[in-house]
Amino acid sequence: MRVYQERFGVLNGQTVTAYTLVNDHGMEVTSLDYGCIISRIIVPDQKGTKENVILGFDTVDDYVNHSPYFGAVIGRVAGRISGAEFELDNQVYQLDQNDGKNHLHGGKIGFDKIIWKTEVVEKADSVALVFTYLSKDGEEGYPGNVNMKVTYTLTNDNEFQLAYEGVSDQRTLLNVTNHTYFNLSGDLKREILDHVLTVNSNQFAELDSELIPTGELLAVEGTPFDFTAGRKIKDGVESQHPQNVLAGKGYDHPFVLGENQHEQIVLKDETSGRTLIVETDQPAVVLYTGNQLEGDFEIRGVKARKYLGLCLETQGMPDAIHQPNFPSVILNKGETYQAKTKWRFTV
Ligand code: FUC
Repeated sequence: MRVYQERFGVLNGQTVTAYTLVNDHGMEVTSLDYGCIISRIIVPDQKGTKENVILGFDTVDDYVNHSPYFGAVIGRVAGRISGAEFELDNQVYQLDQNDGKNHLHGGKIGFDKIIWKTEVVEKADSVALVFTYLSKDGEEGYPGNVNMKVTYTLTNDNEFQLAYEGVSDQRTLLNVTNHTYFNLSGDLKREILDHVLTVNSNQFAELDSELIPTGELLAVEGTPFDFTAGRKIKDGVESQHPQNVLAGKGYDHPFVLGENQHEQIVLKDETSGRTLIVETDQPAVVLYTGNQLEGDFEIRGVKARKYLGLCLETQGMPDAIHQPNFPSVILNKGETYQAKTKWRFTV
């Protein structure tokens, strides 16, 4: 296994570095210190052909100008916060309104838009990148100085592990995720409509017209939201279910995950034979099927368009601070926030 690094570009006079983790079985993951962005994941298909299976760019400018959070770490709080404000310990905190009147994915300059300090860790059976960042008290409106650590580890079993840690000197909110868009066809040959997704989840969160949870958890049974036995993404894109229509024809929904972490989420592309298995200790996964992925730009030579990738954002429930029945995303002073997700690729 090995790690190599290259100069990726420059952002506001600061160098952006790309680190590539390589294992002994043909898997490679490239990550930037800018936003802890995962820009490329190379895995073999069933014939052994190595191709990239995520959406990403090759220049800093493309990320700055076009990226809808491609591959990035999202924080402090993933998803939307209704009204861009919240109350904690009798104090109201005003956040940036970067999605209509709401707050999305940590604000204007979230964890996805800063350059993290990076350390390379090489072991006998794994290689890792450890990113650290001090998010100052008041950053994007949130209280507390938060010391963040994100660790990406590639093992020799074609498993990629994402581990997040955060400690704050004040009571605050923390709910971190990664916003990688997967497309297992290889080098974006096809859209993700025929990918088959299995999710061990019996309930999903109903959204309002601003894509914010209403607080209601709906049963997946008998709906296009039932992924328990595997279902093509196409089903939700073509469906007349009001929740699919409201999401922009597709999915942009949190699914409640159970305690059993074994192969909770499985994504399969039959044609290439590639399978991604996701396991997490988080209570939810937001499935976003790229319904808003449009614009006048290219993604490594492929015109940006809807359904070119899908995100499996493992995290705490969005807008939990306004929903008493959702698991809390409050982090107490001095306690350590910890979250782990694994992506295992097989054929
Ligand atoms: C996802 C979605 C949003 C948004 C964004 C790019 O997580 O929840 O609707 O479009 O990312």
